[in-house]
Amino acid sequence: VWQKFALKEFVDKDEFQQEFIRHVETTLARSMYNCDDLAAYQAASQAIRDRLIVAWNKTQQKHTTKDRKRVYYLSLEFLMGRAMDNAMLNAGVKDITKQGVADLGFNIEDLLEQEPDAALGNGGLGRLAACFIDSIASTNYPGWGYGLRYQYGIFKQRIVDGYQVESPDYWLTFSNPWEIPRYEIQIDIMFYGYTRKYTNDDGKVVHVWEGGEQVQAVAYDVPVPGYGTETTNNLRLWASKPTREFDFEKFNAGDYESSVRESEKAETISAVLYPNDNFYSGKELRLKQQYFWVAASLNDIVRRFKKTHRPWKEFPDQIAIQLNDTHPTLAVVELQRILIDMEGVQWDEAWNIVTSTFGYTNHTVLPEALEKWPVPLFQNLLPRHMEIIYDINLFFLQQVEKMFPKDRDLLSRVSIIEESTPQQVRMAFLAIIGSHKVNGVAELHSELIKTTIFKDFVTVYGPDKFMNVTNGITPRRWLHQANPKLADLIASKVGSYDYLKDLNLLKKIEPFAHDSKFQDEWVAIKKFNKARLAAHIKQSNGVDVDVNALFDVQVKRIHEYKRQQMNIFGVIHRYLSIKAMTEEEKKEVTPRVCIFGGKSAPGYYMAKTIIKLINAVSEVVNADADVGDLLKVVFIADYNVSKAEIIIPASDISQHISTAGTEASGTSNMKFVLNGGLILGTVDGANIEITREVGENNIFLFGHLAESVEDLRHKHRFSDVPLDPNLAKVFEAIESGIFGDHSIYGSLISSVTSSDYYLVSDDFQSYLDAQKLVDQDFKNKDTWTSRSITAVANMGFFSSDRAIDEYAESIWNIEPITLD
Ligand code: 26Y
Repeated sequence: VWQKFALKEFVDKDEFQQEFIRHVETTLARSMYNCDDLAAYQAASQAIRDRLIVAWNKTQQKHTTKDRKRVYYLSLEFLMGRAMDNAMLNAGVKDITKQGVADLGFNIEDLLEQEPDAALGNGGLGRLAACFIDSIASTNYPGWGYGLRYQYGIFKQRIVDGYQVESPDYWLTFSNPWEIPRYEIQIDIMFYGYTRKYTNDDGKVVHVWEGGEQVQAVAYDVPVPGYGTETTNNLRLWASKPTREFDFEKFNAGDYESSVRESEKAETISAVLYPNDNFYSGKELRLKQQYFWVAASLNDIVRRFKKTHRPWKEFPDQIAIQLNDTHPTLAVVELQRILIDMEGVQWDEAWNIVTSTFGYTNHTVLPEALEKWPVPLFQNLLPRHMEIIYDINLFFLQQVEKMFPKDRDLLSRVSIIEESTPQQVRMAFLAIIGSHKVNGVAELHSELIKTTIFKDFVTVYGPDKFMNVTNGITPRRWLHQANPKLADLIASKVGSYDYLKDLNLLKKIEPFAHDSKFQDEWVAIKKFNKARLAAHIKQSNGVDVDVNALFDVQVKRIHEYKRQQMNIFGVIHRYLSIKAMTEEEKKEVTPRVCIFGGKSAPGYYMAKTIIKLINAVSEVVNADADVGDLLKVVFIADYNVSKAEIIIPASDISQHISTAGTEASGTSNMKFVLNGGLILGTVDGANIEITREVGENNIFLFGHLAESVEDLRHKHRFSDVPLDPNLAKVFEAIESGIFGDHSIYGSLISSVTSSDYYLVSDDFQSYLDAQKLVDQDFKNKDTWTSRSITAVANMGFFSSDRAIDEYAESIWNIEPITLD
C-alpha cells in the first residue's frame, strides 16, 4: 500500500536529513551550528512541503487530464490549526521525520510547538471546512477549497483580572512554509461605480458595470494531503493587493504620498477575520470581503472551465460549488452576471446553469446569525449585482404567483427583498433560490429548517430540495494526531490503522469493552492524557489538579445559547453543597475539575460577563481549603485547535448543553466521544444521533425537548414562572458578594429571572439530576470504562469521510479519482 504513494515519502532517514540540512543551509541561510527549534521546524517543514508539492502537481495534472467533475468548497473560514503533524501523518513520514530530527539533536514535539495555528475561522463552521477538505483529499475526490488569506486570524485571548482581553493574531510573522504564493495568478476585482445599458448592433441589450474602485486578488495555495493516498488537493486563499494601475491620475498629478496611502487600503480587504460566531453585523468591509473572495474564485473556476472549450450548458457537469453558509451567496449572482453580461448567455439558460451548480449548507436557525444586507449599502458597493438580484427575485416571485395565485402574504414572506426601512437583501433566501440542494447539518436541524425558517420554501419547491447531511470530523487529526496512544491501542485490536480511513472498523474493539487487560490500557491512556492537560493547566493557570478527579470539560465559543452560564451556575451549586457538608459527607463526593475554555465575540457583553463569572468563581473555589481537591475550576485562555488537541483527549465528561433546537449540530461532541469521553448533553443537534449510535446508556441526556421550547418561552413572556429553587440559591450566593462585586452579574441574572430565553431555569433541576448521575456512575470504574470503550466502538458514523461521501453522491454528483 505504501509503495503506491511513494511520491510523498522519503526513501529513508538519511534522505530526510539531507533535505533538512539543505533547507537549513540554503533556504534559511543558516548553519547547522546555529539552528534553533524555530529554524529546525522551518527546515523540516520545507522538506515535507517539497514532497507535498510533488504529489500536489501530480494530482492536479491527473485531475486535469481525467477531466471529470470537480467540487469547489467556498468557505470564508478554514480553521486549520497546525499543519506539520498532519502533513507528516498524511504523507506517511512521521517516524522517519521524528528519528531524523532526533539524530540531529532535536525533539519533534518541540519543533511542532513552533508552528503558529492557522486560525482562519471562528468555531464550528470553520473547523468543519478544515475537516471536509482533509476528507475530500483522503477519499480521493477532486476538490478545492477557496477562502481568504487573512493576515490576522481569530484574535488571541488573554484573561486579565478575570476579563477577556483581545490581541491581534499576526500569524505570518515568520514566513509560512505551508503556502505557495502564486504571484502570477492575479485577478482584478471591481467595487462601486455605476451601471449602464445600451443596445448593440445585433439589437441586444447589453449591461455594463463601470468605474469604481479596483483591487487585485493574488492566490496563495495550501497543499491538502490525503491520508494513505497520493492525492494532494488544493486550498486556494486570496489576498488583496493594490492593482498596478491604481490611481494613475493622482500619481501623475504629483500627489505621490496620498496615492500610495490610498493604494495600501486595498490590502485591508483581506486583512482580518471577523470575530463574530453565529452573529451578523452589517459592516460594509465584510460585504467587500465576500465579494472580493467570491469574484476571484469564480473568475478562477470559469477560466479553468473555458480552457476545456465546452459549451456553457456543460458547466454543471464539470463543476459543483458548495456554499458554506450564506457567506458566499454572492457567487450565485456573480456567476449569473458572468454568464449574461460577459459571455452573452440568455438569462434562462444561464439561470439553469447557476442553479444546477450550487448547493447551500445552512448552519444555524438563530435569527441573529442570518445575513441581511441593507439595499442602499449593497446597491452602492455592487450596483450591477443589485439589479440582477431584483431580476432573480422578480422571476422567482412570478413563478410563485403562478403556483399560488393571490397569496400576497406568501409572496412577501419568500421575497429576497425584505420590505423594511431600509429594504434588506435576505441572503439565505437568495442561496436557496440559487441552489439545487439545501442541507442542514444534523437530522433535527434539517427538520427544523423545513418547519421554521425555510417553511415557505418547502411549500414552493416541495420537500425534496431539502436534505440532511450530518456533520463529521476527521479521525486523522482528532484521533491519531490528538491521541496517538489511543490510536495505537485501537490499531492493536483492529489489526491495522485502516480504521483511520474506514472508521466503522472501530466496531472491532467492542468485544474488548469488558476485557480487563484492555480496560487497564484504556484507563492508563486516559490518565496519561489527563496528566498532559494537568501539566498545561499548572503552567497556564498555576492550579494543581488531581488526575484522579473527574475532568468535566466545556470548551467552545462562549454564547448564551450554548449555556456556559448554566454550567457555571451548576458549579456554584456544587460549591455551596460541598460547603454545607460534614467531613463524613465529603467522603462521598466525586472530586471534579471543571474546565472551561472559549472566546467571546469582542462586542458580546453577555458572553464576556459569563467569562468574568467563571474566573471569579474559579478564584474563590480554588483557594477554599474547605473544598480542596473536591472541586477545582479552571478557565483555559485562548482556546484554539492546538489546545483542543490537548484538552479533548483528557476529558471524562464534556458538556454540550445548548437549549434544545439551537445548536445545529455541534462537532466537538463527536471529538470528545471518539477520544473516550462521555457526553452530558441536551437532546439537540448531533447529540441525538450520537445517542442513537452509541446507545442511550452511554450518554447523559437531560432537559426539555425542542418541541417544548416555544411553549416554555411563551409562558415566560406572558406569566410569572417561578425561578428554580436551586438556581435561586445560586443567585443569592452571587448577590451576597462571595464572588466579588455582584453588580457585574446583574444583567446575567436578570436575563434568567425575566424572560429566560434560553430556558436555564426550566432545565436547571434536570441538569443537576444528570450531574448527580455522572458523579455516581464515575465511581464505578469498570462500568465507566466499558461504556467509554463501547461508545468509541460505535462512532464510525461520525467520520467526515462519510459526510463527504454523502455530499459527493447526493449533491455534487462526483466520483473519486485515484492516481494510478
Ligand atoms: C453572519 C456571520 C457573521 C456568521 C459568522 C460565523 C454567521 C455564522 C458563523 C458561524 C456559524 C457556526 O459556526 N455554526 C456552527 O456550525 C457547525 C458546523 O456545521 C455546527 O456544528 C454548529 O452547531 C453551528 O453552530
